[in-house]
Amino acid sequence: MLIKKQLFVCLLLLISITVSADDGYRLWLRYDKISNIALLNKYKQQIIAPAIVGNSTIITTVKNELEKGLRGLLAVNYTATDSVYNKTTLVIGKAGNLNLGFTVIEKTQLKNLGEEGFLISTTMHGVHKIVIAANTDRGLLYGVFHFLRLLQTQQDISTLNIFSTPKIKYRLLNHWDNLNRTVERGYAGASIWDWHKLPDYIDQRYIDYARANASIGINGTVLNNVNANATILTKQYLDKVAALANVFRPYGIKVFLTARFSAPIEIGGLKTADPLDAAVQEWWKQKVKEIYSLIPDFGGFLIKANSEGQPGPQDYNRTHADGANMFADALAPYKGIVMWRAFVYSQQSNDRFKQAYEEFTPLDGQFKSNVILQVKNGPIDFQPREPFSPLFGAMPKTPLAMEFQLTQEYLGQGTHLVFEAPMFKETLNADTYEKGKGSTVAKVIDGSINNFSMSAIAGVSNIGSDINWCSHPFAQANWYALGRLAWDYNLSSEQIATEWLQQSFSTNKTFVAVAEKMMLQSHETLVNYMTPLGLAHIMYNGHHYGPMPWGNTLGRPDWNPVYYHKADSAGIGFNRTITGTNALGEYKNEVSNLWNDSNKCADEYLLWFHHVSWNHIMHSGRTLWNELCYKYYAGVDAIKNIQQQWNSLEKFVDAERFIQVKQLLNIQVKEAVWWRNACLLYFQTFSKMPIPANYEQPDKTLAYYQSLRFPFAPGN
Ligand code: BDP
Repeated sequence: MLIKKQLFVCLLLLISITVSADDGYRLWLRYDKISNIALLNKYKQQIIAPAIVGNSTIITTVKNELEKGLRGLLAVNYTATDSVYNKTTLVIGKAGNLNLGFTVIEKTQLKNLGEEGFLISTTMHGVHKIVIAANTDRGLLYGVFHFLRLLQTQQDISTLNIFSTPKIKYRLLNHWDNLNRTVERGYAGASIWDWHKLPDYIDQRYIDYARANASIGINGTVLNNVNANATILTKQYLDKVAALANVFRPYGIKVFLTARFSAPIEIGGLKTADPLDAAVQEWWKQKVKEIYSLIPDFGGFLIKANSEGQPGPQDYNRTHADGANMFADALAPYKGIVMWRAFVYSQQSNDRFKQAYEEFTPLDGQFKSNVILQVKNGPIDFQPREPFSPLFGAMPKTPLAMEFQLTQEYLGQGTHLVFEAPMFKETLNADTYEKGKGSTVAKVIDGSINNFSMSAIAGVSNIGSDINWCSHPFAQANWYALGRLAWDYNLSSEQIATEWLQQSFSTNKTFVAVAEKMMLQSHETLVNYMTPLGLAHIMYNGHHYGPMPWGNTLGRPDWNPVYYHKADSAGIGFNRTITGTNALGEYKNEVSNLWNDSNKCADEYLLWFHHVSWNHIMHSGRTLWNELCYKYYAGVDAIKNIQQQWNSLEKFVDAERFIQVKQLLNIQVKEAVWWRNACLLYFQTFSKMPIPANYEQPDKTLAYYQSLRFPFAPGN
């Protein structure tokens, strides 16, 4: 009897362990049964005999997702029918298919939903049901995912009046994935694209990837690295791409590719890739035709040209516009687009900050209408904090796309917890003053300021074949945030963090409050222990892992960290005012006025724009040197505090992910100390000032930090 009892207890234990283990694979689509019994019962009364009217591959996706979601969340096996019965309380369908006697006002509302918007309403005229309506199947897909999000985050669904349309048209991931499955700047394992086994082998991951993206409104993906390999454009590989496109189509996701500018030479046997050469133009036309014959809804090309050694039109004395327009002409008959990247710094200039602006603003107005210029958020390169790129606000005749980096190349890579939404929003909310006050970067991007219908936001993917997709459990939140903000950049970081936590971990209020605080503090914390006060690009050369502010051995000045901080005995920082490189002159006066006086410039941007003395008095009253110390120490303290906050959450989190995050935070604390000590010891060689005695002093020497090597750091 006793043995039996023990066995039973063991079994119970085993069950509870299996239930709670979570490897993170399900992302924010866990659909676990709602634990609040009262709410669960209420939902069950509110959702009866759901009906999905319509028939298409996307409708099948919608149906499967709804059934999967309700099966998990409510533990009820529904089969959605395609007719509405009296007892039906949830009706899903395209406005035209729903014979619900909509009023004139409601019909107009429905029309305004456009191609991808949806409404979820319990108050439609004469219909006492929950109605999810849209003009297209894609709209329904987004509507159903939103509805499931409401349930997962345990919202009251008794009265709903949601009207939602995306602010941005192309909401994309950019994979920097190579054909050999390495991922440039990837920290989450090998590329998820198993090119070798494609097209015949369809990994379940491809489907799960598409679902996850659709759930947050992402509608396109660039499969391969911007440092492109022409092989992707061969028939052999296009067949593989087509197989992926077939998987993604039912989820409303289009496939895009990067195009290597010199492909006509490399795989086409031509002698030149000159964009004005008739044979080259014809080659691309035929190539594009071939692509569309295999992938009728192919999205278009993303192109990195004349940047970091990539071939481009300048190799033939042509402009970026000449290059982009050649692709635009080839794609136009099929409604494909060109995303031409503005990340260039090959031209000689006295300041890398200024180069994209110098190269592209003279071309404003010269691009064909299906070209969008893809600009990184800041002028340099995805640094922990950058002022917005001066191209935003300076190209009124060219639609501009935003490129954010989800993968944390400069943000602690695979091991640091950094929630990027606050950083993205900092850029999106910045005012360019392009057309007067309120011309935020977001409004430049969404096309509203200059009346463009084409708009795009891209996130450089942080996805790999790690079981939890992104390596760090919290890195999933950055993928999530990209999708949500591209749909609606007015969502707050708080809201995004909350809903992500509720879906990915737990709806427990204590848990969410603490974890959300951790997330919201995390970006500023990293800035403080890595690059406070406007420092930038002081990472190790090449792999960019760890601090190397002393780096000065590479061939070009702007490849070396010392170029970016310019520390000397007089002070530190890059003078970009009129007495320096005058990069500030690339902004509208209202913007440069905010930053061009070192006594008024916000601390965050001080060293971006000014070379100031070590004794410069900061807004806090401290000297620059002491403020630098203060920030570095505050960063380390804050990450230690975040570590403690996480440790207090053990009882709310499955053991697997709790321990993962705990170990990663231990690494992060260690590395924060490393960053702080290495940077302060190095800058001290110029300031010749002590680290204030009240701080714990570095326990290693500068020489020690300088001796560290990481030959196999990932992502390089
Ligand atoms: C830099 C990366 C490099 C990319 C480049 C780009 O270090 O690997 O190829 O950006 O965006 O941040 O093209």
